[in-house]
Amino acid sequence: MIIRHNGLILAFDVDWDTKRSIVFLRGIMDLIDAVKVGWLQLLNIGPNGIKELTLGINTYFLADIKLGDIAHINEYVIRRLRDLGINGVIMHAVTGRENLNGVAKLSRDLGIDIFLLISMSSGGELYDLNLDYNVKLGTELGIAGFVVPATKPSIIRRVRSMVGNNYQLLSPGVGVQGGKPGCATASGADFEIVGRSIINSESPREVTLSILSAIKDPRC
Ligand code: 3DU
Repeated sequence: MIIRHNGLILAFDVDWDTKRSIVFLRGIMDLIDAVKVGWLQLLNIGPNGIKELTLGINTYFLADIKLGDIAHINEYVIRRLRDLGINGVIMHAVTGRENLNGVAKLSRDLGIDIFLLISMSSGGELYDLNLDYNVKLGTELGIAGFVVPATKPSIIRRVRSMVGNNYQLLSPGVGVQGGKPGCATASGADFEIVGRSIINSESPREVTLSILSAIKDPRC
């Protein structure tokens, strides 16, 4: 579970080296609850670089690799990510129960949170056609929460009404993709995920503070 102080997760999609990444993160760490890393880091600084990041910055690290393979590969990846200091992993729901069952149990044993992707901020029509099925699947698997798009507030509301308060809802698509800061929170998300609006800004701290004030007084 991600501890909520601010309601904001940084989508840290950068190809910077670890030194530059750590300096940047230290500048805004008090304003964000978790750092989402993914393919950019894996392909640029590699697993050892990710380990350096998780050792260098004291926060929750979420790996967004949208994992979606057969069971034993999923389980291997989860174990390796745990060794790198990762706290939570985003997985595709679409691979179905058989491929998710074992990994959900393993993750609980390892203390890793699984967040299931059940709708995309752009496109994702196959997901949206099967929303109820995938939400129910996630609740039966005993995962930590779901990834729901800030660009589709009605989906956030629907998922929240289905799962109550026992699951964390993480919402990407805020800012550059069109989601208005605060709207996902107003619709039932626990965390808004923001990347480029912060990373590409001339003044990341000021932008982050203005997003936080929208989350504190959430509306669409
Ligand atoms: O658009 P931004 O730069 O704020 O980044 C959004 C992040 O959220 C990015 O890391 C992307 O991989 C992730 N994400 C989506 O944007 C949409 C989804 O449906 C799922 C994840």
